Amino acid sequence: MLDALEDFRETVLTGAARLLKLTEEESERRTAEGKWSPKEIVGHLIDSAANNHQRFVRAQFTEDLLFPGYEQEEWVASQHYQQAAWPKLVKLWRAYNEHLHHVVSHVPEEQLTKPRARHSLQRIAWQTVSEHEPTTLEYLIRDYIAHLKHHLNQIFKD
Ligand code: NI
Repeated sequence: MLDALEDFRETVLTGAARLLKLTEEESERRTAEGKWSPKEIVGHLIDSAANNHQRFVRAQFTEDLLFPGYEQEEWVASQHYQQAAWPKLVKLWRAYNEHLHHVVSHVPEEQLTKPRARHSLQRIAWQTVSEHEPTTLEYLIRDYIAHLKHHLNQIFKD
């Protein structure tokens, strides 16, 4: 887990530096009809951070990992990320993830690794887990980081 957290920290810091090099115009560019712009992708990652912040904290006082999902498209559209200032969005994304790094770095090992039979990762995870298979908070955290990297790569490949 330590390696994953170091990689997470590095990804956020280098990712934010690269994102800040995009101009306002580049950050608003949608490469195809119906696809998110970099502003909207970073907005989606802020929503992901906010929702997972709740999960990472709450998981430490409960036996299960039963959490609500969120309507991703509607969250992005209703917050009008396309009209937000790019450097502010990137700084919020970086700050939120630095806090999440702090939070998950302090989760006791026992909370990270204990099997959770009851969970909703068949619905809320990026790489889903069958509801019949136990999972762990460590899995949910790693899945969060993998999802973040997936969307960063989407921005940098365009
Ligand atoms: Ni996503």
